[in-house]
Amino acid sequence: MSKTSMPSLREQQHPLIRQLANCIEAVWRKHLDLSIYTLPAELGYVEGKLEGEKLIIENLCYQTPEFRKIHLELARVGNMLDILHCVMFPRPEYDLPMFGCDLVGGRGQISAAIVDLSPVNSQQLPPSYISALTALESTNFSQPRELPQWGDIFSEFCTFIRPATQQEEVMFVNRVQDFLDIHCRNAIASPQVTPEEATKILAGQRNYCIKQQENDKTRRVLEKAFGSTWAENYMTTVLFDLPS
Ligand code: BLA
Repeated sequence: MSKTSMPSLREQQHPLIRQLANCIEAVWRKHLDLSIYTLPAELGYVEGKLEGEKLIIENLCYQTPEFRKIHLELARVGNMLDILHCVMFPRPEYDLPMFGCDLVGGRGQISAAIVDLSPVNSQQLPPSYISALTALESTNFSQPRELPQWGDIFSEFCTFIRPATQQEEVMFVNRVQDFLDIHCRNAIASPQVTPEEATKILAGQRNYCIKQQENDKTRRVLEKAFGSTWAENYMTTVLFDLPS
């Protein structure tokens, strides 16, 4: 995390990205015991060029007793593309799903807003998650989006939309906050599993990361700005690194 100037980029981004970034950090601080997670050298803050536009990436990364890595990334390409990416990687000793969230927009409009708590243990969320998520007020977004093929990792609670109005933007932020609240409360109350169970969970986390690495839309943006070797390295060591 060299050159930590998170707020400066955040202030230039789409208001929904700014609100969501602030919301995610606030929920983390409220529930979790955060300590710094050091990203691979030179990858905390990066700048490149994409089609002549400057691409800036800023990362904020922590670990906690329950999470190996919780990562919030903000990225901006000139005035064309605004991105928020967030993943929480539980330690495999806990039977916890993956929290993932991505917001992608440009020129004042968010085109993709996705949030999920994705199962990694026998493709099933723990019962406490199912009951808490089912109990949430149901949402009705006017422009739902279809998941790509690799998206079979997501749960039935996955919300993938294009927010059509400000009201829908607020609804999306509230949903992310609800997912995070549920996740943090469950995580801090979660018992450790047996080593056999942890091995199974680890395999599930690996599958999640491998599928996410198949997202060509993310890869293409990074390749165009930094080249394919850098993009591959970034996707496999920063965005979706496989726990060893
Ligand atoms: C889509 N992700 C996208 C798109 C772009 C990026 C340009 C296409 C937007 C659109 O279709 O409207 C780019 N996303 C990035 C980049 C980064 C990023 C460059 O995070 C990082 C620097 N992606 C995630 C996570 C999830 C996710 C955690 O990083 C979900 C939990 C999902 N992004 C996701 C999905 C799509 C997407 C499902 C749509 C892919 C498709 O339609 O093929």
